Amino acid sequence: MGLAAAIASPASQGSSETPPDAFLTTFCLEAQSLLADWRGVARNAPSLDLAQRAEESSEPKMARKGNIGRVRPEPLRAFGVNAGIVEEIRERYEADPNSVDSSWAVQFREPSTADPQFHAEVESASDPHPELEQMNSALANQLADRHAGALRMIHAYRSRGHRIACTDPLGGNSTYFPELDPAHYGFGTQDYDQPFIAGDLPGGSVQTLREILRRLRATYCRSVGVEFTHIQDLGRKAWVRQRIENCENSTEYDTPLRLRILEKLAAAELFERFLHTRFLGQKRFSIEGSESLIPLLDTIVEAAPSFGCRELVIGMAHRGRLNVLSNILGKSLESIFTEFEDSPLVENPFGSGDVKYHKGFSKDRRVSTGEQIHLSLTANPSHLEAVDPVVEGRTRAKQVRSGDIRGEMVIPVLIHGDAAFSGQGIIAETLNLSNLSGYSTGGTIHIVVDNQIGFTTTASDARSTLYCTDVAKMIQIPIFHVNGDDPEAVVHCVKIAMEYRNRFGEDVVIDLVCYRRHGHNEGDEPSFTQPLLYAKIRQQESVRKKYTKKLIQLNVLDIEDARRIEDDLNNQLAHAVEVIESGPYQPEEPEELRGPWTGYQRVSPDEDPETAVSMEQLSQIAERIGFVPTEFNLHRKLVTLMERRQKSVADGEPIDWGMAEALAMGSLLVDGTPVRLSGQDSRRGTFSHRHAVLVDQLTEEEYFPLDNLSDHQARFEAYDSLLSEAAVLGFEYGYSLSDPSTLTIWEAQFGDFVNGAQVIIDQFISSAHVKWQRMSGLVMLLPHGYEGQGPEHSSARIERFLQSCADDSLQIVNCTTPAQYFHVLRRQMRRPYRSPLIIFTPKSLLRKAAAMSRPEELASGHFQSMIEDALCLEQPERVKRIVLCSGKVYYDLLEQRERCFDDPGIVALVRLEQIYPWPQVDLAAVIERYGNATTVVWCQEEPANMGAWTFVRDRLQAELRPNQRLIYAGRRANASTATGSMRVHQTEQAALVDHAFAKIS
Ligand SMILES: Cc1ncc(C[n+]2csc(CCOP(=O)(O)OP(=O)(O)O)c2C)c(N)n1
Ligand SMILES: [Mg+2]
Repeated sequence: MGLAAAIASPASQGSSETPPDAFLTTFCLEAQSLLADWRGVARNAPSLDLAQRAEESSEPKMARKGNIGRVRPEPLRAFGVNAGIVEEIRERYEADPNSVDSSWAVQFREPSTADPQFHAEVESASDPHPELEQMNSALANQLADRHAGALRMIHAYRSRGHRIACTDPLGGNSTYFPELDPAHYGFGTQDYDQPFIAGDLPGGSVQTLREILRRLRATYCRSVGVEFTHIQDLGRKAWVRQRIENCENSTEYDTPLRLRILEKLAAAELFERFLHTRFLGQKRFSIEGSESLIPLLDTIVEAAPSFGCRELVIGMAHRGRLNVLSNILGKSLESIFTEFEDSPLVENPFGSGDVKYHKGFSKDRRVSTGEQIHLSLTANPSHLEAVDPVVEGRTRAKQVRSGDIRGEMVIPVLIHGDAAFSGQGIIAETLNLSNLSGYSTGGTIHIVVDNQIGFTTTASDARSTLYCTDVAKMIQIPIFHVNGDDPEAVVHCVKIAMEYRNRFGEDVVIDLVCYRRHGHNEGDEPSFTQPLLYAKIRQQESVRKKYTKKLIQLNVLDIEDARRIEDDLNNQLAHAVEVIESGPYQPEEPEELRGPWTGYQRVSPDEDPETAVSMEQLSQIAERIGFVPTEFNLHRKLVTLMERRQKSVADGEPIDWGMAEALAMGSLLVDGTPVRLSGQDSRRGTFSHRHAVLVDQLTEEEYFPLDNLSDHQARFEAYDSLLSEAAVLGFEYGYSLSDPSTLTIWEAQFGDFVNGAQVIIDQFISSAHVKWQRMSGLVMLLPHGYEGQGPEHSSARIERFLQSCADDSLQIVNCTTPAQYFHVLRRQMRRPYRSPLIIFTPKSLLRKAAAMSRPEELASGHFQSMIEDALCLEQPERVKRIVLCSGKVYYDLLEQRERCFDDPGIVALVRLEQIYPWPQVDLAAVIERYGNATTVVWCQEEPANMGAWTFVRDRLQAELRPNQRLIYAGRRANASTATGSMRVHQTEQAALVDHAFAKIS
């Protein structure tokens, strides 16, 4: 029989012959007799603990229950296998009483958990307990069953209580959830005054069902819904349980605290109201509807010093950002209003700037205890949540710089939107960083401003999960859903969150359930798409007004006090406008570089620093790089490599890529520059060329040669990252923002994968210096080169990086020798200037004999933006063609020239090692030198629509003489980066090299 038929008539649950009423009567009689039996057991039970507690109980509960009048069809299990179906019918009834057959409706018209009367009943009279004296074994099982039911119910409240918690200020919460209904466990109202084993629930190991339910509902079903039972670790789970159950999930507030909460709410609301009237029609992404965010953040700021915190690094999107800047970071109203006026005074001389709700800001603030805390809001783009890993990286760098091993002194705070938190993949990636040794920040406080909408899209279209925060469960952390219209509950949650982070060093999430008073921005009409929701929101009194009323009722303040608070705030706002109107207002943030950036310069220096390292020093460093402790069981295949590395410099052996990198890092480390390298499989190196870590073959102990160079060296860190591009690159970028003195390197597995991090590149790395005046010395290593490995292992998309080049935004480098790589890494750190360095690194050149460098090349010279052809320098007038190229293809051209020309000196092979900043002076010198050359070829491996061609074409053309012609030698334009066929690859490669030398007259 189908469920629909079953629902149509309760009779169908029993015999098909039994009419509904008869069925129910039979059921009720059975239920009664079952309960009576149990009571008999109770009376005869031996003297148990719980029986003693029930000593006062004078009469069996069933008899007393007679007063209530009707017999509830309890316990449900009397329906045997049909109990679940009956429960479903009941659920339907709860949702709509008319949806079930009237005979069912009669039965269900009993008080239920969805019925306010039912709650009142639970909370009212307390009955004495019956005495338990003896029991026989059959009945003991029944008794055990009931107690087990109570314990199951307790567990259900702990794990599912949030399903009926009143977290939604718009009243959208469910009031019924089957597992939270005592009936689900076979309990009826007649059981409420019976004693039950309550396990570890506060209030005693035995409590009446009524008390158990009261406590559970108070803890789990008021303004805060807590999700924590998904946490596998018993200690963490027990901590949360005890923390919330012992106080029934609420905090007692004294008058000063309550007034502070009210003042923060008022400041939040009045700030928006003022902006609304003063700067009518301007976008501000108002906080209204989620004003509790301000007391929430204020609590974090106030509490942080008591946990030893000296700095908060905050990341947030548009919503409420101006409000947070003003009311939390203390950015002056004058500054904010000046930006609204768009006065030319606030234009920065160093770039094109950004809209006001994306800018960063930082300031010291003194909290009420007198302690000082530094607050910094990280600048971010419109791309939601992209700033999250950046904040984590910044925090980590600050923690490392200040020796904050436990992550107590600097705390990251991330404020998210509900739609973005559930929709953006970078959230999962960022959460995934949280417990990794190279990326942990000791826990992030996540706050989701859950206004139940994203632009015009409501939750049902925005996610497949129950809560917008569900993704966070994957890292086993507690999640607090809290009603934004109950600011005391909000503050309570954030206090617990801070304690949890402090105790366990892990993330925690607060889901601030609220609403958005206006449209997405102030010009948007939300009723186009959510007319009913917005009709309701229009009726909604602000949280400030509601809280004011509550405090007046509690005699914490009177109407006059409330008005005074409002007047004071309005006066401050009006005064700020007067100030900016009365004369030019200077922006608050100084332009000079501060903190770790003190002493750096914003403009690229003309001269390169000294990057050569003496042979003696190189030799000493090489000695340590190749050293392996005697007791260490090295992999046999690495023995020769390490020996070679150790002796390479001293013996004048060729230096390969891996060794040049180790020497660059090693020389920086011994000079006091820390090095941090992270990327997928970067410690060994995807191509087995690095071996930054050695693993003992018997113990798996790790040994980092670069961290064992000398007693006084700087820190060397190398991490294999999680398999993410966006979050890890964002993290390393963030790290570089806060620590310009560390060589911070992110390496892609293959350069092709870098586009998974495109937002970080476009929105931060290449443009932050002009949008937000933020410099970065991040190095990106992107394996690149056409080796016939197919479309996804060939190109790191040089063209995309070149497209973003302007205003010295990036340095684009494609080295052809280990020595060049050595010098450019050192150059990056040895000048008082920072700009992201993108290095297209080779694969086949890593071990190519022709591409190795002599140790002297590291001990002399410097990085060359362009490498001249030594072969042609003596007789430049003989050169008929200049072939310009970049990267690995140089060696193909070199071989071909030697094969094909009796007189190779007629073709100059010139390598462009740095494509940006464009080495115009060097190029002009080359063109000048080879004045007899009639053709200039640009040769590249990439298709014509990719690689550097379109970038270099105009720049080369501009340098040519009238008698010179520019020729392209490379693959034809292609929608895909490379062919999948090795044979086709080889044919194409041979053709483009041939083309470079074709028709030389
Ligand atoms: C990655 C990205 N995609 C799209 C947008 C456009 N956009 C701006 S705000 C917004 C809605 C965000 O909703 P939510 O995260 O809930 O924040 P709220 O605005 O409700 O505070 C969208 C889609 C964006 N800024 N970033
Ligand atoms: Mg939203």
